[in-house]
Amino acid sequence: MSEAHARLQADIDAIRAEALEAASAVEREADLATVRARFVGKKGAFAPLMQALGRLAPEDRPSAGARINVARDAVEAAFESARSRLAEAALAAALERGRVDVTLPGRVVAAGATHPVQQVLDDLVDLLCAFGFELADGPEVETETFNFDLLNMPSSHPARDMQDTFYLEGGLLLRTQTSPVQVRTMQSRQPPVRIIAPGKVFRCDADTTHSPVFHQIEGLWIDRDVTMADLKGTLTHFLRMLYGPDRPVRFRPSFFPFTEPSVELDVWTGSRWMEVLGAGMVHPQVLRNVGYDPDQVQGFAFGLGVDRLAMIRYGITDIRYLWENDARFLRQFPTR
Ligand code: FA5
Repeated sequence: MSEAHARLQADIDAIRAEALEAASAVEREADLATVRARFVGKKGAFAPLMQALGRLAPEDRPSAGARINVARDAVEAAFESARSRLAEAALAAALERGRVDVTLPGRVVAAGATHPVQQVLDDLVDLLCAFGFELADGPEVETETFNFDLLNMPSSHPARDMQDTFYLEGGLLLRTQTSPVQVRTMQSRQPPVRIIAPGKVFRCDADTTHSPVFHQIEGLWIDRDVTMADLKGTLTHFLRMLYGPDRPVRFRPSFFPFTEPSVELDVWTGSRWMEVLGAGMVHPQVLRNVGYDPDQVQGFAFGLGVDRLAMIRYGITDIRYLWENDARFLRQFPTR
């Protein structure tokens, strides 16, 4: 064997050994292509071997060429097996990362609950519907006509100052009471009318018993011979149903421009009287304003403060707690 042939054989064996070791040492899939190119790439370690082959004596070339081919196949196979080794490892790592421990306790999803004022409102509506009242509603953004004028409070009327109003542009306002729904309902139907209208009302007002946004339920019952006795009987019965027969309740004479006579109703909280509603016999002028004849029909109306009734039910001393949205406070009133 010529010396050149022997040297080439030794080089082939050395490069083959080096490549096999490099293939088994690759640790990251991303490095695989670069390391492989160092041996079998265009400018890799096998390229000079091919040149050396060309310089061998013709009779030596077949055996040296075959040795190169065998070596290169072995190297390719080594890189192929490195590729599958790394792919398997990557899959195993991904599975490990994504492993779910089914024995861990689940996370509790916090469930919301109905707000205490809404709970009271729902109960009141249920109760009043059982009395035979139907539901009606009206807009929260109102006109002065419905909120005041047709309720017998013309613009010069001092009673407008009783309710501090949030005025909007264009003669609109946030309704200060649910009473405009009385007018809207009577305008759109003929007596007998027996409705309740729950909803939000707005006043520029804030202390322990006054909130700028609160809830009222308006009640209206118009028929041929509804009297003050019906008003007293209905509201007394209603409060007995709510608080039981022993809770002290009192009627006080009062004034509203849209009722005559007018009363207010207080409920004993255990430490003081709390005013919960205003009521009265619908003023003849209001009936005329909607096209009813006060000599033919009459009736009573009331407007009750839902937030106040919630305060009484739950013994809450400051109305502002209800609207601060403090979860620690609200959690005390789970939906029943
Ligand atoms: C009125 O709003 C009349 N519309 C009620 C009425 C209707 C009288 C029909 C006659 C006929 P008053 O302003 O008093 O009345 O409010 C009624 C109730 O709402 C009060 O008794 C009180 O319980 C509640 N209330 C009034 N202002 C507030 C406030 N700022 N925050 C919470 N509740 C309030």
